[in-house]
Amino acid sequence: MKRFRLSVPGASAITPRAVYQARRQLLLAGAGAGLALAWPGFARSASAVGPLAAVPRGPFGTDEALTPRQFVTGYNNFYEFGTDKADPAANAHTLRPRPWQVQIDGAVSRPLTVDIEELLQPKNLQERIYRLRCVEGWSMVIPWIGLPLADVLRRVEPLGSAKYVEFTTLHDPEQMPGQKRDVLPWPYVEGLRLDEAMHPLSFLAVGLYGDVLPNQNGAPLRLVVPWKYGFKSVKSIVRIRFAEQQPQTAWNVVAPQEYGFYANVNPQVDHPRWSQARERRLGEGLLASRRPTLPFNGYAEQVASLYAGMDLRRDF
Ligand SMILES: Nc1nc2c(c(=O)[nH]1)N[C@H]1C(S)=C(S)[C@@H](COP(=O)(O)O)O[C@H]1N2
Ligand SMILES: [Mo]
Repeated sequence: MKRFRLSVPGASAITPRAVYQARRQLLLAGAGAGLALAWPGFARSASAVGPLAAVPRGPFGTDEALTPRQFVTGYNNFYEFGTDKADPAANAHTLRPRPWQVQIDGAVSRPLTVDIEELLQPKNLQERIYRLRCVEGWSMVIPWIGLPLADVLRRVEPLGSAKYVEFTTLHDPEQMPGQKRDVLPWPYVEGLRLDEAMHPLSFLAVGLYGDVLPNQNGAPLRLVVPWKYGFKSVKSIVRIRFAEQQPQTAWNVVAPQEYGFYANVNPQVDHPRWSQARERRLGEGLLASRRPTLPFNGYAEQVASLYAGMDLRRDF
């Protein structure tokens, strides 16, 4: 089997260039990162600016202060464009998110190819403010725009034999130059159990902050599973496949002892190299104290029952 070079930073590596640059941008705009914290209304009033600004608010949102847009679009993991947090914002302009189709197939009675223009019709869309908690120890609160994943999945009529859903990112080293290096097995693949995929919290995002998705956030279509670590939220999806077997997911293949298939946010199960008990909320400034991480990222009431009877220390 091929060996991959692991380049995952430790949880303490939270001060890199991207945070610095995003802070600097905010300061230049006349609003320090500390001001966004002290005055949550600052972040919220910035939420509706783009062509999708009129999309109505959907269910399940949090009312926490939004993470300023500069952090959401300037501090990213998207290894197809480099492994530094500042790389995707600098490099993702080579991605061409239109035209774009998503193939939905596998164990279904009606395989389907969906065009992104159809998914972008405002009547299909809603806004959901969800936290995103990266396994590396930082979190953001993001006003996503998109549609419930189940709305899309139901259209293909899954067969009884379907037990999992697999999601695959575009594989095109010309558009995604990071794919020329063996940092991960390309294309990036993620997966959910069928009941997780059909859960009303699972969301397909096409936009954020009132606008279509910036390339670095996974344009034109990415998954958002708010009770799981960020790496489950696969970006720039071209294929959704219903499967009978558990999918081979990118990080689980690379380092199975560090990244499980389930990857539910769990403050009680440490990563082998760092604690998962607390998190740093981007935008609050480096002096702000870290927040306690919540079981299932705060969505235990909605999703804990999916895992009844499972040992979440073993199935991490
Ligand atoms: N295709 C692809 N999807 C990906 C990743 C990636 O490297 N490639 N990184 C994941 C990780 S580790 C995180 S934390 C989130 C980050 O999403 P954001 O940049 O929108 O905050 O995207 C996830 N989806
Ligand atoms: Mo992550």
